[in-house]
Amino acid sequence: MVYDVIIVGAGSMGMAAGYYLAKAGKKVLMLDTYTPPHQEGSHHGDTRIIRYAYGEGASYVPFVKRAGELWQELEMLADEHLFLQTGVVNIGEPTCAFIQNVKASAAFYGLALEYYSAAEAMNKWPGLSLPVNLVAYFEPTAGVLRVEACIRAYKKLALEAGASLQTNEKVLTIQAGEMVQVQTAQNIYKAKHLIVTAGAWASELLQTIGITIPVTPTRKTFAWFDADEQLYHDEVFPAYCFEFADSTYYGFPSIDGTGLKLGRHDGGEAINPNEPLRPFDEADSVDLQNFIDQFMPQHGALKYGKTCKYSMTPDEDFIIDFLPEHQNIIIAAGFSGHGFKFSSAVGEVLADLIIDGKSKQDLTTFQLSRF
Ligand code: PYC
Repeated sequence: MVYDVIIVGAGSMGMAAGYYLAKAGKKVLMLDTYTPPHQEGSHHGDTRIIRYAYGEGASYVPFVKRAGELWQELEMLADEHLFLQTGVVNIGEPTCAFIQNVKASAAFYGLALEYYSAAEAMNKWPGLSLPVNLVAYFEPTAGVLRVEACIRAYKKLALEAGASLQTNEKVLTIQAGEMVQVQTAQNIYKAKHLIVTAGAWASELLQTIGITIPVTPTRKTFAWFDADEQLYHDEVFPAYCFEFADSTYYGFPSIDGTGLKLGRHDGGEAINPNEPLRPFDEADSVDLQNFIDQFMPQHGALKYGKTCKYSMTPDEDFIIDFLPEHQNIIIAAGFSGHGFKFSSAVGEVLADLIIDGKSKQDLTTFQLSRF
């Protein structure tokens, strides 16, 4: 069988693209090395932040607003709560670029954003402890996406719309041409178009057709801590981003009694995605413990930690583009640890690029030619 589109990598981006393409009547095959949602890539760990006043740059705001609309639509279609409106508080020095971008995004796009000095923030959220040099910008309409449930919802809808999904089937090579050929250990598949949404494996896959993209698979860590529910429950404590000159942390209130979740966003070691990730260890726990002791000192004991794979670009902006050499191959990669919230809109964009050759979103920031 010849497909209209093969999607390599059926995680958050690929599964959403599979749904929008199948809904539009395309014959779609999604391939994944594992059975999504799974723990091997970048989409496990229960929760992801969605925020609109965007510290990484105001140019992301229209894209994340569209993503928010599509998450709402997905909730209705799936008849499931995928979003929890906890609000998100952005904390840093007032002059840092992240905080400046949060303010600029809100001002330009008219987003609700509340300012709190360190003292005011500690008064509003008694579980926080902040030195006076930090400020807090709270976005009340932002919140948390239930990551695995989002992927399950897109998977169900994609299959109902007629997409095929082959799991536990690793793609070994791709062959470009008018008809793209994809080889796995078990099969060879053919399609008119190919989408590569292979996360940490995108670089090695594109190498098989001689294309190099600057995406570095990177090990990251996160953990859950026991929490006093009166201080840290999701009804009284927000999701949070802390931006410092030399480090960035993010996390979540205690949702469903799971405890405070905390992760380190910057740094991490470059990895080979085919080797097992070094498990969460003592050094990882010391780092997160130091942060939480200082800023949420009334937390309880570390419950457990996990690791995941980020796919980093040098500028931490995404790559969403046709391959210049092969106009029937699209790459969506390098989401650099802040991509999940966009995955609904990325799926829609990828479908539009296949069907219309263009997108309503401004994809200039994500072009491959910038490298
Ligand atoms: O985009 O908010 C975010 C985020 C938090 C951790 C990683 N990314």
